[in-house]
Amino acid sequence: MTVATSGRGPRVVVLAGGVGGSTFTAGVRDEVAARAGALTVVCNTGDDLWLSGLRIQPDVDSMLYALADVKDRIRGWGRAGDSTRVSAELHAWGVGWDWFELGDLDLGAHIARTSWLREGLTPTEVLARLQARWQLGATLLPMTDAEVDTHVVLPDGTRLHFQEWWTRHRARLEPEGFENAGIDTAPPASGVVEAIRAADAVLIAPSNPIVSIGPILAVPGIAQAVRESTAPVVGVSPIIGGAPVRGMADVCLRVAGVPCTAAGVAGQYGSRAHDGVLDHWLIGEEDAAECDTVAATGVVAHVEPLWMSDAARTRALAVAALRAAGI
Ligand code: FO1
Repeated sequence: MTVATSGRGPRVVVLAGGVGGSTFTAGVRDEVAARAGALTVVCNTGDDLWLSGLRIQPDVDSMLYALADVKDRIRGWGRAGDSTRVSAELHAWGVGWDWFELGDLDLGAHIARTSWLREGLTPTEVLARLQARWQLGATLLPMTDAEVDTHVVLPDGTRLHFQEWWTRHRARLEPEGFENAGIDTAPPASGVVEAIRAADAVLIAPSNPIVSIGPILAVPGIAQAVRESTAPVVGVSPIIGGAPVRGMADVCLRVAGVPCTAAGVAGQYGSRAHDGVLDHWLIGEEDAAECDTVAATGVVAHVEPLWMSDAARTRALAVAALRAAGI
């Protein structure tokens, strides 16, 4: 896979989750490629799970499929035009979760991944093989090779895998908290810290702050690398007009005691001046009134159209994020 690694263009790193993060990152990829730069994407792996004997990495796969332009654009996950013949058979055998749909093409990726893992490859090496199939124009890295799956802790102490809580219960079970067992000793995947240190801009995608960006920043060494990076750090609010664009970030923010507002999430990430990670924060036109609140946290607010309703607007958002980073 040849990634534009010219020294001429900007070296950009994006920290991203799955559905919203991959849409944004595709726009960044187009813009960075147009400038002969190099893009590295650090993907959340907290959503990952073992199911039907297969290792499934939803946010990694959403990113892979988005950049390869083969993702189901309606759902934001899985493969475009997929079928569910194998999944129907698995359900008939009583294998897996009948509420968790695995498409036939998608299963191909999970079988390939699991076969390589069983051969002894690391998740980073597996992802390198998966992305080598397409000319992504970016290098995808997992945040860590350790398994740190997100679990949801319910008030009665029950622990559910995040994917069951979300896909089966649609986040209707009010959680007490989220946990990624073992994350405090999970090493960053090879290349992650190096890419952040070498970056001309670090972008935090409009992903779920608690269960997508949160785990990435919780991997020891990653938040510190961002804080110490010489590159400007620019985040894009996943909250517009007090609501998440999609998904369940409102529930997650409520559990974390963070206001479900653009300024609230900026406060959650914190400014670099106050031991956080942000220099700049892109907020929607609907939230222009929050500029001062964001500025009070030491972060520079930029009002931009955040709705990625088509490729042109997604590209414009990527340009705005890079502009905020001064490139
Ligand atoms: N999301 C759903 O709402 N229902 C599903 O059945 C489902 C299956 C699925 C299979 C593979 C995959 O990579 C993602 C899948 N997702 C499904 C989406 C997934 O829960 C989300 O993309 C993230 O994990 C949450 O942001």
